[in-house]
Amino acid sequence: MASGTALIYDDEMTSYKLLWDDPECDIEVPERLLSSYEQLKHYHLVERCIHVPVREGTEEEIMLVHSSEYLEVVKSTQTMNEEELQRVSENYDAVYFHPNTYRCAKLAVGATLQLVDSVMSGKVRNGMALVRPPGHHSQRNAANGFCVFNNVAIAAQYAKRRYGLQRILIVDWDVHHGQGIQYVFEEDPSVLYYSWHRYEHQQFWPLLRESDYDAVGQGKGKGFNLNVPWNKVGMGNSDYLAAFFHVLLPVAFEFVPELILVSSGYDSGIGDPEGQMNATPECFAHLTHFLMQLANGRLCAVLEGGYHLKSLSESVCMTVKTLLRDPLPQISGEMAPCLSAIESIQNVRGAHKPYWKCLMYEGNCSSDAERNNFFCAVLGFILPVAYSYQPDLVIIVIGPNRSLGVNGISLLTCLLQGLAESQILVVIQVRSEIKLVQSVAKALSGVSTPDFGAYAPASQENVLEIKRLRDQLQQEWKMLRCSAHNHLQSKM
Ligand code: Q9C
Ligand code: ZN
Repeated sequence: MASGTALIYDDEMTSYKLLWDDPECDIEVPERLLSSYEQLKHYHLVERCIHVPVREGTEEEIMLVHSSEYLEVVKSTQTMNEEELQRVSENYDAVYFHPNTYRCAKLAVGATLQLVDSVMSGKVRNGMALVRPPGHHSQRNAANGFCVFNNVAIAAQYAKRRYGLQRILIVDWDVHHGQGIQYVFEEDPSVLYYSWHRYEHQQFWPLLRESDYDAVGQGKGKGFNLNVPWNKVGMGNSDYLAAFFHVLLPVAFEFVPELILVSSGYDSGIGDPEGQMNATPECFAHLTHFLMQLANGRLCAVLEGGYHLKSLSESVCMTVKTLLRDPLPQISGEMAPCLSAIESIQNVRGAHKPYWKCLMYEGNCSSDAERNNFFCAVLGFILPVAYSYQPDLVIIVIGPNRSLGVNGISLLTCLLQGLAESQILVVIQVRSEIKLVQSVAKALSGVSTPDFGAYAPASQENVLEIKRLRDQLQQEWKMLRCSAHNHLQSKM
């Protein structure tokens, strides 16, 4: 299995900026990239990564998502004067052009594709591309929200074509809805798009009805678009983790992606003027860590937003540190998602019940065959309790007569390494199969991530048992909460 983390950065992408007064756009500055890279150097993370050079994305690659007409418009801005640039910019929502924008936008696409190639060829296990301009708002015929070409959407189309991938997961943890990505893959079941975003009942930019939880995808793509709309500001570590435990991770483990692309915006972090959220940089280490357990660890993080320079650069460092498999920092704050977050989570789960077995069996639908209850128990119960408790040490005891297989034990070992600053002790009874010992040792050393193969959903009986446990214990272990009804009940 590949090891190593790619870092892709080129200071040429700092060569454009806003040339006139525009309060809507003045937060998107070259220093975003410079300060992130400086901080990576400061923590000696740059030298631990494998440097991969950037290149320009080709016209053909850009046209995997964008129209040739739009490409020509962007190209034409290269030679424009300030007045002309301003006029083109006004045709779009929250966008500015500079004579170097086109060149940087091509580099941002190319950097993203270089990262995909590095990971897919096995040169590295994972990596991050620090790019400007960001991409997730841009559309077939339009720039939008500081975005010119849709780096991550292009990368997904490219990976499907070039590597024949059948399942790609895009996780968009930027605080804005990546509507551009949603539009590209709405009808495409081979790309699962997950986004959480500040929404405030459609009162927050981009003010779209289709950013709500009931936009589940269309046609064949129904069920493959997951929106978690945040209706209040101030969401923090526990809200984000709850959304991972109760929405993204169960669906992602059922989906079994072959590659993960992260639309890695840090405006969802504390201090950001756009997001107004509270997640600390450590939270991004944990989010990264969970995603690393999927797709054989093949993860490409691509910078999107993030406008508080200190928060942005610390969060970038946390992401890269985690990709390099350093121990995870403790997550701070009380581990209790707020009521508004729980409501949003409950709504997405409800909207997606028809499409995902992991969500289905809590209703009253029948199931039959012998099934695997592992993910349901781990994500719906064990991790929420463990994260609520915040241990200083994790001890895993593997005795005889266990119902978990080697892969299950190994994955659980990997997942629990997010706790107790990765201080974890595994006790295995003597004369266990050598395969088990090897697999757990590999999990602990991070040599490989367990491969689960096909997903086997839990039986309804077991799902209901776990739901019952959750209801019973969620007063003490608040990360178990995923339905507002129970939350209120448990308060009475
Ligand atoms: N008054 C990214 O984070 N803000 N784009 C509009 C309306 C636009 C954000 C404010 C924010 C664009 C990549
Ligand atoms: Zn954003």
